[in-house]
Amino acid sequence: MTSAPSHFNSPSAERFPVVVVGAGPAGLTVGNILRAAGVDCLVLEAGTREFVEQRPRAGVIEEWAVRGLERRGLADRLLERAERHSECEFRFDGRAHRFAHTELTGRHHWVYSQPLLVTDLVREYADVRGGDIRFGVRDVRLHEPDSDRPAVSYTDPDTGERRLVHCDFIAGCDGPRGVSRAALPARARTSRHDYGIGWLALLAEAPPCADRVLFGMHPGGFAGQMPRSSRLTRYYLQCPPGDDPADWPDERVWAELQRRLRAADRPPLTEGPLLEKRVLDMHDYVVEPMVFGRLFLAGDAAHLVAPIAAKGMNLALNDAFLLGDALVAHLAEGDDSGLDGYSARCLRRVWEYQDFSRWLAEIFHGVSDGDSYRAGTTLARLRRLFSSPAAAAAFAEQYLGTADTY
Ligand code: RFL
Repeated sequence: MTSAPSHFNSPSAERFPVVVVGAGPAGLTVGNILRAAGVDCLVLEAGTREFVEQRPRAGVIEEWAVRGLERRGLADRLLERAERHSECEFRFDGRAHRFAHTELTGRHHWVYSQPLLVTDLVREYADVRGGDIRFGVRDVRLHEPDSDRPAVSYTDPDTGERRLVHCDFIAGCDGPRGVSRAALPARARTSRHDYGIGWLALLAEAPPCADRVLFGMHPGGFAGQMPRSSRLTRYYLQCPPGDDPADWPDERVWAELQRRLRAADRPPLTEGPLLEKRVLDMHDYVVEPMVFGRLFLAGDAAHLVAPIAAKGMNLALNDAFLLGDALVAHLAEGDDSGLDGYSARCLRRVWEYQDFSRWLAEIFHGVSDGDSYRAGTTLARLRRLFSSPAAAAAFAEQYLGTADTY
C-alpha cells in the first residue's frame, strides 16, 4: 500500500464507485453484478484479454455456483455447453469403485473450463453490459484503502503514463500474487498449511477414458483424471515438491498414469500430446479478515486452496456473489449489512472447504509414503465410503458443497 500520490487532486484523475483489481472469475463476476445494477466500475487487469481467456486452470463448478451465475444472468453459455457429472470413481487395490454422488445429493458437478467461463464473463461485462475494463495495465498501486478516499493508480500500457482513479471501494481480486494481499496491514492474519507434496499438473489433448473424475490411490503416489471436454483431459501425478517438469518426459508421464490409475475391468487411458506440464507445490492459506478499510478481498487473493478438491474457483465465485450483491445494496440502497458481514460469511465456506481439502489429501496421499499404519487407516476410510451410508452422505455433501449452513 502507498499513501496518496502527490497528484492526488490531479484534474486528469478519474472517479468510479468501485475499482476491481484482477479479471479472473472473482473480479469479472463482481464487475458483472455491479454493471447489471447500473453501478459504474473499472476493472484493471495486468494480463491481455487473450491471456486471461486462454489460461488453463479449473474445470469443476459446483451446482450452487452454477445456479448463482444463472440467477445473475451469467450462465447461458455454460448451461448450453457444460457437461454434468453425477459420479466419480476411486481406484485402489487394483479395483474401480464408483461413487454416485448425485444419487445422494440430487446435485451435480458441472464441467466447464475456466478459460470458457472467463471468456463468457469478459464478453458479458465488456461487450454486453458496457463495463470499462483495461487490460495489460502495469504497476497497479492501491492508495489509502483504509481511508474514506481510496484510490488506485497504474501505468497505461500504451502511453506509459501513470493514471489515477479515485473510488469508494476497491475489490481486490488479483489472485495469490497480486497487489491487494500485499496491501494488507501487518495485523491481518494469514494462516497457512503446506502439504509437503507436489502435483504434476498435466493437460492432455486426449479424450478422458471415462466421463467421470478418477482418483487413483496407489503405493507409487496419487494420480487423478479430470475430464475437461471430449478432447481435453486434465491429469495429476503426485511428485516431490519442487520437482522439475523436464524430468517428466511424456513416456514417463503416461507410464505412471497408466500404472497408478489401472483397475481390473477398466480400459487403459487414452494417450495424447501433453499441452501443459507444471509442478504445483500443494499449499493453502487463508487471510482474516478479508476486509481492510474499503479494500475487500475476493477469491485467491484472500484464500488459496490447493486443487486437491477442485474448490478454489467455487470459493472465488461465492465471494464474488456476496461482494457484488453487498456493494450493490450499499451503493444503490444504503444497506450496509452485506458489507459488514462479508468477511465472516465468506470465511464459513472457506474454512469448510479448507478442512475438506485436508481430509481428502489424506485419502489421496495416505497409501504412498511407505508408512503401513497410515496406509491402513487410509484404506479403512476409503472402504467406509462404500460401506457406511452415513460416511458416503457426509462425503457427498462436502464434495458438492451442498450443506445449508455455509
Ligand atoms: P485468478 O483467476 O488468479 O485471477 C486473478 C487475476 O488478477 C490478475 N492480476 C492482476 N491484475 C492487475 N494488477 C495486478 N497487480 C495483478 N496481479 C494479478 C491476474 O492476471 C488474473 O487475471 O483469481 P480468482 O479470480 O480469485 O479465481 C481463482 C481461481 O482461478 C482458482 O481458485 C482456480 O483456478 C483453482 N482451481 C480450481 N478451482 C475449482 O473450483 N475447480 C477446479 O477444478 C480447479 N482446478 C485450479 C484447478 C487451479 C489450478 N492451478 C493452476 C493452481 C486446477 C489447477 C491446475
